[in-house]
Amino acid sequence: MKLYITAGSPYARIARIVILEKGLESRVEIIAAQTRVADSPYYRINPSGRVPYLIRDDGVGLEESAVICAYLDHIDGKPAFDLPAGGEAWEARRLEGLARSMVDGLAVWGREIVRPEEERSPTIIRHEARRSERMADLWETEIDHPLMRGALNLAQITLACGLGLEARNPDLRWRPGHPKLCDWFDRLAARPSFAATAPPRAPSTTVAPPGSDMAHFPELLRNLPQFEGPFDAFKLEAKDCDVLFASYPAGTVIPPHSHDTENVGVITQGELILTLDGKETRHRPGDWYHVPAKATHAARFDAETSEIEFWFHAPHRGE
Ligand SMILES: N[C@@H](CCC(=O)N[C@@H](CS)C(=O)NCC(=O)O)C(=O)O
Repeated sequence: MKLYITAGSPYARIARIVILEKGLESRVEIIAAQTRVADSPYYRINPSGRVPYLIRDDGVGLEESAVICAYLDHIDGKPAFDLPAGGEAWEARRLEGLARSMVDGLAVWGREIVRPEEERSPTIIRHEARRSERMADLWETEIDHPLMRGALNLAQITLACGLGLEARNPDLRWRPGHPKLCDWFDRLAARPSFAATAPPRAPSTTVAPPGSDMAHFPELLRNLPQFEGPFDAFKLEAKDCDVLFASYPAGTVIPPHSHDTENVGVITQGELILTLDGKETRHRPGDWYHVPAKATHAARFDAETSEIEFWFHAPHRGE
């Protein structure tokens, strides 16, 4: 099976957590999709362009995180995330609905802040920020519900994936005034399936401020279109290859993933710590790295790092 994701998507993260919790890693290949860009090759795979998207072994594709999770949970005939029996089922549904409602609002907010500054709607941002405050207040009370404290379930996973968006949105500050929620979240976030799928920390701003890490790229490159993705980059599109002039703040962690493109890159400042085939390598300014298509790899940046990345699409590689 193949699961298409983006590293920052809370919905894709819900499915990725279920895969890890169910021990299905060897059966599901995780592939990073390029969403929200014109003419992404991903649209030929999933016309809706959304993630998560699961392609089953029989080639049939499934959308919607809840549907994907239910399918994955039942694959071994031992579902762990089905609704509890009796009256508790309604409580489980109610809590999962509340958690999903919070994630939906946070996703709208997150989408707004990655738009070019002049296209962002202050009204939507304000509305979603207020919604998130009300939802955090509500969850500070609901978090003591036995279903939120008992065996892992989809309400817990969904809520934690929503709260985890604090890494992507510096203005999402649900922690102050919510000590029980903080404690609950921090404990769950330490669980291996959550730690392995933590979203990469968003750059503090999508526009390179003067003197920032991006500023060392020549002006001609800084005038290129901004990459619409989970990190700061300017994008040059060539035939069958995208060239990204990218910058990652210190502390960025990119969890294990793979993509259809074959990538090479050169570090221009800082250091890339790359894990490929279970081996960690360090790349400093002037060093090139190579990530084959479909190879599972992870990266982290302890120091602010910039690089020039070349993403070669399949036609160039003669496939
Ligand atoms: N209800 C869907 C939501 C999926 C969704 O909105 N995914 C976003 C990422 S967080 C996406 O793929 N957006 C790309 C786009 O809208 O083009 C689910 O639960 O799977």
